[in-house]
Parts: sequence; C-alpha cells; structure tokens
Amino acid sequence: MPHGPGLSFRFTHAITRLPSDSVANGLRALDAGDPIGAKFREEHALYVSALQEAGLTVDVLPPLEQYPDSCFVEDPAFCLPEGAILLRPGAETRAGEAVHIRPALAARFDKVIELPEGGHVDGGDVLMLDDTILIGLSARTDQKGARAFRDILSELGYSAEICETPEGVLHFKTACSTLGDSVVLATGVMAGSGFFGDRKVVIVPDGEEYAANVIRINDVVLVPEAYPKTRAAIEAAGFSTIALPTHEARKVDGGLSCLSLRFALSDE
Ligand code: CIR
Repeated sequence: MPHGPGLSFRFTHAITRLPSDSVANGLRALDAGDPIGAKFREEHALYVSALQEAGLTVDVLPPLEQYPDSCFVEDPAFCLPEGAILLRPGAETRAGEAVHIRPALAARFDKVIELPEGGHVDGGDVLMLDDTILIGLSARTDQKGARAFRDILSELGYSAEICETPEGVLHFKTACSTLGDSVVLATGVMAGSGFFGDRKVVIVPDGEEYAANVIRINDVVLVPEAYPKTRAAIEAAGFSTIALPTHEARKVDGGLSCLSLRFALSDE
C-alpha cells in the first residue's frame, strides 16, 4: 500500500454537503420520525467546525433538494491521495448523486476515475485500514461493483478484500470504524467476523451499536454524543474524543463518516 500508516486518519481536506429540507424524505430502515432540515443543518455546522478544528480545509457544498440523502457525501465517492473514484450508489434514489459530486472532486483532484457501469458500490461500504481496504457487500454494494472497484484500487497500488456485511446492517461502516494505528472499533457481531485479523478491536458495548460509526481525524476521534460507554472505551484505548450531535442524521440511518469525504493532499 502506498503512503503507509496514517492513510486512514491523516487528512488535510474534506468535502461535505449541507442537508436539504427534503432530507425528511431520506431513506431509512425503521421510522423514527422525519429529520428536520434546519435542525440537521445546525448539527452539520458543528460537524464542519469539528473537522476544521481538527485541521481540515472543508468544502461545504450547497444542498440538493432533488436528492434527499445527498448530504451523505461519503456514498457516491472514495478519495485517495492519487485521485478520487466516482462510485455508483446502490439505491435508485441516490444514483444521480455521483454526477453532482463530480465537480467538487475535480476541483481538488487531477484524477477522477469512474467505476464502470453495471455494478454498484456505496462509499459507506469501504473501510480503509492503512494496510488494506475492506469492501463490504451489502444491499447497496454488489459483487460486480466491488470487483471493479478492487481493480481500480489495485491499479493505484492498493490491496483490497471483499467481505460480506453482516445481515441487517446498512453499510459495512455502520458497524465498524478504523481508529488508525492498527485499532478498529466494531460491534460484537462485526468483531466476530474475522475481517480484522490480528488488529486490536475495541468492542462497542451492547445497546450502543449506532456509535460504531466514528471518524478519526488526525489526533482526535469524533464520536456521536449520547453513547458514553463507547466513548469511554475509545478513550481507554488511548484516543482523544470529541462528541457531536447526530440526532437528525440518525433518523435516516446516517452517522459521522457518511457526512464527509476526507482526504490528504500533499501540496497544502
Ligand atoms: C441511505 O440510506 O442511503 C441514507 N439514508 C443514509 C446513508 C448513510 N451513509 C453511510 O452510512 N455511509
């Protein structure tokens, strides 16, 4: 793998998109009430500030009313120092998001590679582990898409493995996150999957499964607020944390990783 340790958490930039009012129509597995656009934008502002305080330059794109889930920018693309890869989200209502994220990618990257037509991959199913990249098959990511994506990664010098996301989990990263330094945070089910080899796994305590989706940005781990046991477990493993409200995102199955594309550019 190019670049070595730190690829999963040493970042200089992020791309985000403001939640639209139409986020009230966002996709979800269970109905816990509709998110409110204005409230979601307040939480989003805190998220953007946290990324900035962690050292990132953040591009904030305008809301896209025609795409209710478009604030979850992690899903239509994947970014590496060598270039951005435009993915093909697996949900029909999200397919058009890739076209709209492209200009923001082209503004930051010389190279924007497109996943070939036919298969689907959501960025939420892609876990960077520094020494390999895991691609989870899910209701959104299929074999054809995963294989084509693995080929692109391989051409760029990266190794990737295709895994089965456990049943009932929306995205691979809904149930696990990389903390960097060979440490992974995962739900009990995901930890038992064997995907993480001999890496240290911090287990998310029962009842706090939503908190399995966190993001390490440079020297801090952003965690969702209201999950004190998970936060304590991450801190006990030696990481500093900052808690952020994600109440509106959660209503439509979104977490902290979904709300940004994070990457390192060497010229800044
Ligand atoms: C969806 O179902 O596509 C959105 N409501 C939530 C997307 C969350 N994204 C992610 O986990 N990467």
